[in-house]
Amino acid sequence: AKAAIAAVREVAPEIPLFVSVTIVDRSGRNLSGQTVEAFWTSVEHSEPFAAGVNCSLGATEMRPYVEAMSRVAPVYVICYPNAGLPNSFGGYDEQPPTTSSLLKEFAKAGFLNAAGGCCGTGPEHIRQIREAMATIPARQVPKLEPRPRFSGLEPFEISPDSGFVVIGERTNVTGSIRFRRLIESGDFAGAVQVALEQVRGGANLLDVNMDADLLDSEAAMVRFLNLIATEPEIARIPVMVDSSKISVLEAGLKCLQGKGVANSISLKGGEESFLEQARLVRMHGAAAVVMAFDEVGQADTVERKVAICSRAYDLLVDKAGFPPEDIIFDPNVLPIATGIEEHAGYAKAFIEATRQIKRRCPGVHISGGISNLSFSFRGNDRVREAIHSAFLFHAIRAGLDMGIVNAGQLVVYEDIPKDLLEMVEDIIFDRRPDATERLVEFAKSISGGGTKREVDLTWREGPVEERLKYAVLHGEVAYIEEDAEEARVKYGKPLLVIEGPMMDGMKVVGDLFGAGKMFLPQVVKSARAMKRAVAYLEPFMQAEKKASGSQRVRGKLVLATVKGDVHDIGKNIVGVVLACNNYEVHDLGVMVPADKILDTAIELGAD
Ligand code: B12
Repeated sequence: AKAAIAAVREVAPEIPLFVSVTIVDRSGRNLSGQTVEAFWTSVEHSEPFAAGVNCSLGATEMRPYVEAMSRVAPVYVICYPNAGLPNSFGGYDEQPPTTSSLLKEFAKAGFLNAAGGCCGTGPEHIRQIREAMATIPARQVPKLEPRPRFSGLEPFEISPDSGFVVIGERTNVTGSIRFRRLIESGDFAGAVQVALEQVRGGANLLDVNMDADLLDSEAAMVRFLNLIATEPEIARIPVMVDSSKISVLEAGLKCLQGKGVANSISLKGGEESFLEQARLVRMHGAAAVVMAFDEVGQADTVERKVAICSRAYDLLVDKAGFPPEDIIFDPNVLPIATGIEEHAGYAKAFIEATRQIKRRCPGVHISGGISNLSFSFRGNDRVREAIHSAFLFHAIRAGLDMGIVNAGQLVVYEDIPKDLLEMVEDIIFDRRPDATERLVEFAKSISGGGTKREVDLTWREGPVEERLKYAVLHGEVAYIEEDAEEARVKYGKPLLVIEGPMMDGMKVVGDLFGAGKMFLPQVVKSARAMKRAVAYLEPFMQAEKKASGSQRVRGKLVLATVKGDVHDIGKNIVGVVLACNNYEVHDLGVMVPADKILDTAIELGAD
């Protein structure tokens, strides 16, 4: 669809477009796996006259998808279904009164601006559809809040509730030796595995960079992006195509089914080339990371960062038709504590520039490549992780929205030892002239292991409640079953363990995440630990039920998390507790469309 849009826009830029999607089965996705919301996000840049849902299942089954389109697309919405599902001979049996009454109901529900018929419909269908529509007022085109919206197979919207957005950085040949070796040796299957690890580790977007000297970057980018597009678990999230070459950016953007991000464009080559790059990115329906770089060079002071970003903003919005919410500024995270005096203020300058750019350029978002900051401490992961977490904590408060980070390698701000934190914050805020020497000296005294290799078992010495809390907070699974068992014996009832120490731990996770002191990859680990403990305790709850002997079914329930929501830990616990209390529970899983929940409830006669 995006290729078709680009082609039409090239030959006939002014012609009104309407784009329509076919949902192929009840999973609610098109043939290539996108949901309606993700599809709309991918084609929105074409600013079509109308968006629609057509063909496929026939009107009966199409309702939720038409509803979704009418909710997300702030343009006219059209629906032209088949005359029902085909019969065994490939013909269509649905008669005009049925098709027209189904469409009439859609129109009455406020989903439609226009209607029609696809396969199996004929002139009589169209006549009756027209008649059915005649007196119903057209749908009001909704006004949506401007927000960054990206997509892979699924949509990803950044809202005020999103928290810090994590862009996985390991699929980058310049930042990861492992990834570079895999790509250079042609082991693309191994490279796909790296992408999968990033997604499973909690990345919201995936940064892909193939800028290595000995590599045909364009070919490698295309091959890799096409490969990950066939892995649904990876293809779910949006891609950030990362290159300093516009040809590689373009080659990459052409491979994306969803709405991705081009990282990056800049004023390095002057205004004309900047606008040309911007238009190209826009033509491919992507958002752009704009580096604070101009004809003079990379911005390193607050004044230059803000001046360049302001200039770029005005150009993009006024001359390239870029919506502000598709602009992501990267005000350059540069290495600190390098021993060079001018570098000492870099972190502080980034944080202050972030604050000012947000004020000066309404609607934009701010990102940065976080690992650069601690470059001079290569080899000492503990210090690097402390620098990253402390920096993120302050930068997020100043308005940093997202960052390219190693999703698996971040420490919880609260866990940074106070002496180390003070020295790290000294270098971040350039608080004393000897800050670098002090940290370098201190760094020698602590192991360079970082989060992965560090084995500190002092937390095992506390009472079981503290240990469980620690395990949930740090996503530590090694002892969780052992501790859950100890607590179960102590409390007498498995549910008390979940609702007591485990929930206490989860509450802390939520508070730290909300405060920008913990990040999504860490929350993913916490969730895994919690699930593991619940899974361990579940059979004991079932045994309690058996022992109680009561068999009478007290009611029938349908349980699910709604579409868009993956939080299922609470739901699962509720499911187990209810089942153990003689309720018949039908758990539909996560991300379930509302109509499916209602249909199931009606079908099963739920209470
Ligand atoms: C774990 C977690 C995750 C995990 C979820 C893993 C999983 N499989 O569940 C992961 C890492 C995937 C995650 C992702 C995100 N999360 Co989250 N997450 C949490 C966290 C820390 C804990 C939730 C939890 O499991 N608690 C433990 C359970 C046992 O408690 P509970 O859910 O409250 O359930 C209890 C009761 O509510 C009740 N209950 C629950 N369901 C039901 C049903 C019935 C019928 C009944 C009777 C009772 C009942 O009983 C349960 C047991 O006591 C919360 C913060 C918090 N403290 O709640 C944030 C939180 C919910 N997440 C948040 C956000 C923003 C996100 C993301 C958007 C982040 C991002 N940038 O991508 C994504 C959203 C992904 C999506 N599409 O849904 C926000 C939501 C903000 C908001 N108001 O919308 C929160 C509040 C964090 C915060 N402070 O900002 N998250």
